[in-house]
Amino acid sequence: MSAKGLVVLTAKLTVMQHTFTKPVVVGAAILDDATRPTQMLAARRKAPKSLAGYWEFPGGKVEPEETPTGALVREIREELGVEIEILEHIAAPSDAGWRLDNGMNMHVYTAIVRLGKPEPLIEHDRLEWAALTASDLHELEWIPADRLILDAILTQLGGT
Ligand code: 9L3
Ligand code: MG
Repeated sequence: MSAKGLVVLTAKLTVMQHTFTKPVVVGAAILDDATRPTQMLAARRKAPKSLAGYWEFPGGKVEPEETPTGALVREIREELGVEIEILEHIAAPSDAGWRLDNGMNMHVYTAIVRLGKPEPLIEHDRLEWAALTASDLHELEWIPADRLILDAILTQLGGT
């Protein structure tokens, strides 16, 4: 195959990969403090209808050519209007991340707000700083897949 043919084939395969593979989702566990966190920001979705009313880690899909953390910084800027600093990756059951109900996989990172005050701008109708305890966090009605991650966050942060 000619060099040009190889370039065309590679481009086609890249397009096919983006068409057929499920996007990776990234979510932020935004903490009130980097060293001694006591609260985490939960966001209540208003869209789509199937997820409306459920609480989640705000975030979204990683676009082609984006890094997961770059995508998360962008998503939080778009959804909450703040600049975050990513702190650490929450260890997931597999390298692929946490399995979501829609078959996508999610990676969650802790983060802190560097600039601005979070507001529910696009796909949320409420934000709430919840105490970083199992009882307070579990009180909210989380998207089931997200709820499974709460205990992993508490354990990793050394919380209760
Ligand atoms: N999702 C689940 N939990 C989360 C996030 C950020 C996303 N913490 C699911 C909801 C959607 C899909 O992943 O089905 C893509 O998320 P978005 O782009 O609609 O936020
Ligand atoms: Mg989103």
